[in-house]
Amino acid sequence: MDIFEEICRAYGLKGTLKGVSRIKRGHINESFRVDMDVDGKERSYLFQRVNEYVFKNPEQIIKNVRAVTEHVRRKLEEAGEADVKRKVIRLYKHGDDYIYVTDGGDYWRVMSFVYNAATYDEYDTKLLKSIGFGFGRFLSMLSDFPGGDLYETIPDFHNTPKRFESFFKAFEKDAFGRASGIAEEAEFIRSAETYASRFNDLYSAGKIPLRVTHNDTKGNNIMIDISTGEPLAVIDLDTVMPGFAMNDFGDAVRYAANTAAEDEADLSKVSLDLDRYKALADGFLPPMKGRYTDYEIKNMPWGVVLMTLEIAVRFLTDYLEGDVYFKTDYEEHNLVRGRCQLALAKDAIEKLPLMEKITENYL
Ligand code: GN1
Ligand code: MG
Repeated sequence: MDIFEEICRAYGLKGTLKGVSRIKRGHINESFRVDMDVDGKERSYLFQRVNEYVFKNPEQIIKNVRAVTEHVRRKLEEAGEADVKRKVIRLYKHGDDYIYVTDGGDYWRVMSFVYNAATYDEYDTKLLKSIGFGFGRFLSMLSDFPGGDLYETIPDFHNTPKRFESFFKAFEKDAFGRASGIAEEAEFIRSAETYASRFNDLYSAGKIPLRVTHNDTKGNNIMIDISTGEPLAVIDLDTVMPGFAMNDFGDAVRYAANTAAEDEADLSKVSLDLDRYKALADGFLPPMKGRYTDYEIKNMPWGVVLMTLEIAVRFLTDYLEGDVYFKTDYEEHNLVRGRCQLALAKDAIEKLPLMEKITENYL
């Protein structure tokens, strides 16, 4: 029996399996749209194979995702929002379990499918504002979620100084003989170390709080209504855990305000577009007002710098370690990604004062 039939049966999904298509999105898990025929009507689900190299404890991510989605659903209902089903995803159960383990030891889960929706990797102003609003609304709903109830699904996920340390360790070790090719990049990373510890330092000094954050606010981690362009469910909730609000804003900007793709090889195309920054901020920051401190809002531009440096360092570390973490499409993909993100980080550092000026409007 094929794996999809097997899962449909395990979860007791009604109807007959009509089609499966792979959704090519994300660098970590494998996602599939599964269409069922239920008495002549189509019904769809999202099946996902969880990457166990990245998520060592699938039970913990399920507990986190359940707690967070239940909280968000309650908030949406309390606010009298229409269409709650499409604004928060749901995990399906079989017996008492949410995870299905195959004989071969693979971990699968089944989630609700968001109809008439898509994710995007290219953005105009309206879409940027919409994406910003979707994430900002999500954070505003999490502002009273008790962080202590969540597992740290990937320890030190956005501990930027630690990411730098890991890079230098991998650089020293040079297990794949790739270090000499990125000596210049390593030198720049060394010089940028002073930026990396900003949030840890502010936190230690009691100036910023730890919040519950999404931690992976790429523009394609939110479903958008195909007809209206409105933001629907925030997806990819496996890294929702305690973190700094500025990192969520920063990561969203890093991805969606880049004039090029995340893995652009032609660095002359890479830059941080301030109009796009503003469009994202227009959506993202208003719903946070009153729930997050002015000091957090003021520090949003720093989130762009830290998140861009951090992902650059993560891609390059993976390159040095033989491409074991991120899915890659070709041999030097992580190197190209890393260089692109470093170029973007340099531009973000130069534009810090300009981003700060724009951000003042949201205080
Ligand atoms: C991964 O799964 P995806 O593609 O949404 C990664 C993020 C990175 C991102 C870079 C669990 O996210 O941290 O920012 O790639 N997720 C994990 O594109 O490591
Ligand atoms: Mg993700």
